[in-house]
Amino acid sequence: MITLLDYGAGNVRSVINAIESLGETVVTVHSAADIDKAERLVFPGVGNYGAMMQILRQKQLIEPLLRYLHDDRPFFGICVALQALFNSSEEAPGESGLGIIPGRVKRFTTELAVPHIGWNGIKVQQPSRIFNDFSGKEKLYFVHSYHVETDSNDAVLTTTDYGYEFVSSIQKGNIIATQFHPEKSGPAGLKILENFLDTTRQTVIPQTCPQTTRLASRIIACLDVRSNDQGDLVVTKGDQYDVREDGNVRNLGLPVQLAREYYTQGADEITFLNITAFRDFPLKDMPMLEVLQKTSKNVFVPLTIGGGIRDFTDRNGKHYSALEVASEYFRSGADKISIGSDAVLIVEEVLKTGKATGMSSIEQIARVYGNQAVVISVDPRRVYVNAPDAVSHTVIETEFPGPNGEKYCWYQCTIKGGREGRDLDAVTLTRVCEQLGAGEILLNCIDKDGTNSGFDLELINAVKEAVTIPVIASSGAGSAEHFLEVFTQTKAEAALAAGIFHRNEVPIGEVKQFLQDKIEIRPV
Ligand code: 1PR
Repeated sequence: MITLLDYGAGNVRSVINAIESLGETVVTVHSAADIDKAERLVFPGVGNYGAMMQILRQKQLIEPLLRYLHDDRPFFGICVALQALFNSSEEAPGESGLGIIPGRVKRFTTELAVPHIGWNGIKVQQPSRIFNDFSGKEKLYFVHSYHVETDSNDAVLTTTDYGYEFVSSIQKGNIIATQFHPEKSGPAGLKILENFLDTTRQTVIPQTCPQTTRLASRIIACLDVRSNDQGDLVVTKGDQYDVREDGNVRNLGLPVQLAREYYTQGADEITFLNITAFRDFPLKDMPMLEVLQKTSKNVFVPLTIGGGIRDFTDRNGKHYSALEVASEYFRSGADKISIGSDAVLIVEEVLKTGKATGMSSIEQIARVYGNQAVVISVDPRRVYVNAPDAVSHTVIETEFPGPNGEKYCWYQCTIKGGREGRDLDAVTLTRVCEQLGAGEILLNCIDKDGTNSGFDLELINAVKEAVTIPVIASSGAGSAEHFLEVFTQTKAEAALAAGIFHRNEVPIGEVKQFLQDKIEIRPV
């Protein structure tokens, strides 16, 4: 029996699913007594450090937790739960931590994109039972803007490089905690959890550890999901966002099944986009929640869900906030939500009034679940102009002139799945979204979508220059070479594709094999 400390702040379903996939039973903590009688306690920390400490205090869980830790009973902390073991955090200066390990939590100070999102390696500093059957070359999934800094190296279990070397896990007696997410780290992460749960395993040190670790460029499989004309939820795919062929919605497979296939083929993340959610209310769309619940049972990489995340008032006048919609998705197994149309409307309002309200979906969700949980999905379309000052938008000089020889273009934001163009450019949109608290940009391109002609490198470079958060390049992948191109000619942290994977033209494994010796990736 494994006891799980769920304080209600995010996606703990994945942790439960990962532990259950190892044949264990999970019970969750409801009161102090549950911690007192725990045999092995797993504490997945999600979201904001200050919010976590406050909830633990309100629920009167700090004392029993300290008792458990001081008694040196088996404990596994994940992400913010690692940070909780230290004295304090820059994320919430007024809040004190549990103080089990001397030190503090600091925000990353690096020129690299923050949050640190993706698959990175570890350098093992001491033996541990969690490294049984571990080669040392594995990559694990990180997602955080803050990291711990300790005054004594005794407890340091691993370090990782991201701009500089930081502590990526600790071990003190029976207390183990990792900054990375084992429940999201595929087979390598499951192995770590399995080793922790079996307290009889020997302590070992992996054979080969890297001298320096490097963040891998991520390959993401995207599943555009909608109901077809028969009412079945299917994975579809458009050409420049048009998903109909001979009048029917293209059906390329079943969402849960395809997600599982892409996971086993080596996808680093899976993204679901509920592409018609702008006209329906997604909480009524139970099948989509079910897709997440089922997928998260056996897909142990990060899951993003987008579509319809916005405030909504139903026919009876009942109001649902975007935060409530997102919370339902997180509870169903999502790690990140993506906001499309609503982000455009929010930014238009901020630009009009000159101020942020603090109440937008981006701000509210980022406050509760952390910036890293909020992705902005951008659906831009090229608009050609004759001169850089022809419009009051961010205009770029393009190598691919327009139909009338225009040498300049800007990228117009659209809403409702490309159906409505707005007077806002993608560069401005992403810049303002970052200021509002978004943690990542999913950068589609309507002109390139489904064309197999390669990513729009000019668009990606323009956006990448404007923001410091990670950018996922999307739309147009037609070959493994296109992935190499996007990772070498832009600074995109990840590349997403749909059509070539669905049509099995180039499977994910083949893309990764091609990239293997050329750039840093997570090997299959
Ligand atoms: O506006 O918050 O409700 O979110 C709706 C979401 O649905 C947005 O993220 C939007 O991008 C997406 N969406 C809406 N309509 C469509 C459509 O295709 N008709 N799909 C759509 C967008 C684009 C990519 C695609 C890549 C890669 N799909 O996600 O998967 O372009 O394709 P490729 O590799 O085949 O070229 P909201």
